[in-house]
Formats: sequence, structure tokens, C-alpha cells
Amino acid sequence: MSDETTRRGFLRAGIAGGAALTAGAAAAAGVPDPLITEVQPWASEFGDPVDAVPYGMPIRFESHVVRRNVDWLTESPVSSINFTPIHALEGTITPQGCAFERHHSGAIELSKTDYRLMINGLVDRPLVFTWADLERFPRTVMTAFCECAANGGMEWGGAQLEGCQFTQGMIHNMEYTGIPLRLLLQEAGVKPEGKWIYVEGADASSNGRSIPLDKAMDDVLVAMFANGEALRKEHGYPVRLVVPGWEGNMWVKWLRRVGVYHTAVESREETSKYTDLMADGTARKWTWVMDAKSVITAPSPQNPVRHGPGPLVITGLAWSGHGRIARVDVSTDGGMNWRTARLSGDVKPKALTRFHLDIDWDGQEMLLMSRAIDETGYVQPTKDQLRAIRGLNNVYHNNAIQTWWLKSDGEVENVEVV
Ligand SMILES: Nc1nc2c(c(=O)[nH]1)N[C@H]1C(S)=C(S)[C@@H](COP(=O)(O)O)O[C@H]1N2
Ligand SMILES: [Mo]
Repeated sequence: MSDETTRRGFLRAGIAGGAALTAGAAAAAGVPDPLITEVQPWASEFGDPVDAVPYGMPIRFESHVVRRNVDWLTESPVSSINFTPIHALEGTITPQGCAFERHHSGAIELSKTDYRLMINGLVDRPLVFTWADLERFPRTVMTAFCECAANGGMEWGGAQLEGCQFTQGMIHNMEYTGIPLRLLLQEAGVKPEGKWIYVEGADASSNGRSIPLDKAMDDVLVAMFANGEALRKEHGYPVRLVVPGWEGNMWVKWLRRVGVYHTAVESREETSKYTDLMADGTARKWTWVMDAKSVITAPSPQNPVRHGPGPLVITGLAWSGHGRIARVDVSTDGGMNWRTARLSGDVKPKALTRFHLDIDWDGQEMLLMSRAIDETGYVQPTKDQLRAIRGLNNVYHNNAIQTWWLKSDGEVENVEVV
């Protein structure tokens, strides 16, 4: 039976039953619905004039769709993180206004006039670019996810936070316009001994990271716009680095310098931080790529089911730093049986992919899971598979399968299946 026939079956059942997919109880009870029978204020008065809001914000009914913090996570708001409300978004693009932020020393205000980008080190011609210079280089457009390596880091020891905003929300996905870093490096002329770049930001932390030259010459972007407009201050205005598929820490904001070197710098951000502490006390380093991962965004703890049995839309996000998502499977019974979800819209490499699965919910509790498989054939691991290799000391690179316990009253809880 195809999904299509199943769906039509639901629709018929819904109409016959007079409930599931119709406009509500009043109609079912034969009572006139005043929203239909009476002229409403919005149909008899003028709305706002066109110039009421020169730059718009979401309508007030959507005021819950905002970034949130986990209070105990960091001591100071200038060295902190907040989380994208992925439970309340659809499609794949993250609006800048609610995309998670991670600052090591606060978000700085840097104007285009004051902006300078230096390329130095092992180059034929050390260069400094102004914003006006950058505007004259050929541009390209690319959609990419940015995921903090610490995304899911609080869940290593067990299910903890109630909502995918907190368990998987250190991620955003934007459409960037910018200059391939390759073009700027070619302008400076990389010497043959140059094998690494070191990128740093103009903020006090500088957040310096080393990147192998091969990656720098491949798909790294010097981004000037996101989602069709200038970068927001908190995402690195006026210029940030986009390092597709690689951990968010390398996506240097307020980019001020690209140094070319024969070796890696081994900065704080790539030694004491952003290395993966293993069970035996040694640390893995250079774990740059974000492996395939997925999460069901609805239903989820912050997005419970508010209707009875019958048609239920399950949806979520999948991504892989290695390329395209090939398939997403969904289980409703804690991983015993799996069904293939629909990949909705474009499937772009190293970008968020939306999946949907339309089911007929019998009103019983379910253990919901999603499992991403990318084009390399890599399968998203269970928490136990991941812990068997990585131990419990870890913070970074938790790409384990998430389980949501959907109860028969529609409420959802973060759990683990053992
Ligand atoms: N200059 C600078 N770049 C930075 C940081 C920073 O503190 N300063 N934080 C990094 C980290 S750890 C992450 S996860 C991403 C977050 O990008 P966002 O704030 O746009 O979400 O930016 C990275 N780039
Ligand atoms: Mo990060």
C-alpha cells in the first residue's frame, strides 16, 4: 500500500467520522461557526498601512519561536550559547533572527567602513581587503548548515533536556552569498610551502582555527550575505567564514585575517577545546567533519500532539557534513521497525534536509526515532554504539539517534531505549 492510498484512507475516515480533518467541533455538532457566519473586525476595518513596519518581525502569535538558553550551561552571557527553536520551524532555512549564537567574547559591532581582511604568511603578496574591495570579487551562492561541535553535548550521559531546541538546536542552515576563499588566496599567491591556513576573527577572543589548505581551496566561502540580506551582527557582520560540513567553531565570524603556514597553529580552540576526550583519557583532534545526524522536530517535547488518533504528520531535519542525505528512516517502536520518510524539497550537500512521514496514529504511545543515512552510506549510530567507541567523557560530536516518547495524551518526553 502506498503512502498516497493510506493518506486518502485517512481523509475518508476523517470526513465520515466528522472530526479528524474538518474545521472543528462546531461544524460537527451542526452549530453555526461565528468565524464563518459573522463579519469579523479584520474583514470590516482597515488593516495596517504599508509603511507601518519598514522592516518586519514575525506576527505576535509567533512570539514563542525564539532562541532560548540553558541557564546552567555557561557562566557569562558574553561567552555563551543559545539555541535555535528547530521544534517550531519548517522547511530548511533558519531565519537569522532565531538562529543559535555562540560567542566566546560577545557579539561585536564592526562597520563595513572599519572592516579589513588581511591575507599574510606564506604568500607572494600579503594583501589587505576592504569591504569595497571584496564587493568587486566574483560571488557565489551556497546553502550550508553550521553546527556547533558541542551540539547534543549535554546528552552524552543520558537523556536530559526536554526539547530538540536544547538537544539538537546548536544548528542553523542559511543561504550564503560570498567569495570562494580560493579566489582571495589565489590573489595573494600561496607559496608551495603553504599547507595550512589560520583564520581569526576581529573580536577579543579571535577564535583562531587552523584549516588544511585543501579544504580552504575547495568549498570554503568568505560570506557577506545570509538568507538574501546582510549578515546579522551576531553571525559575524560584515563578513564570516563558511566552512561547509565542518564544525561550527571553524566558521570564524568578523573574519579579520587568513594566515598561510606550513603547519597547523594548534591554538586553544583546537587543543584544549574542540578535541574529543576518549574513554582512555587521550583526545582525538582534527575531528572537523560533522557526521550524519537527524532529529524529529515534531512531535517533540516542546511540540506535543494536540489532536486525537488518526492522521499525524511526523517531521524532522537530517544533515551530513560528508555530502547529501540519501535516506531517512523513522521508527515509531523504539528502533525495532523502520519506515522510509519522504525527503521534502531539494536535497543539498552539507545542508539541512527536511523529512516528513505521514502516519495513521492509533492513539497509543510511541517511541519515535529518526536515522539518517548519507550518500557515503554512513548510518547515524545509536547512543550505545557511539558510547562503545567514544566513552562518556566526551562533549563534542554527539550525532546519536534521538528517542522521543510520545504518550497517548500527546505529551512527549526525551528518553533513551536500553
Ligand atoms: N570570531 C568568532 N568566530 C566564531 C566564534 C566566536 O566566538 N568568535 N564562535 C564559533 C563557534 S564555537 C560557533 S559554533 C559558530 C557559531 O556561529 P553563530 O553564532 O553564527 O551561530 O561561530 C564560530 N565562530
Ligand atoms: Mo561551537
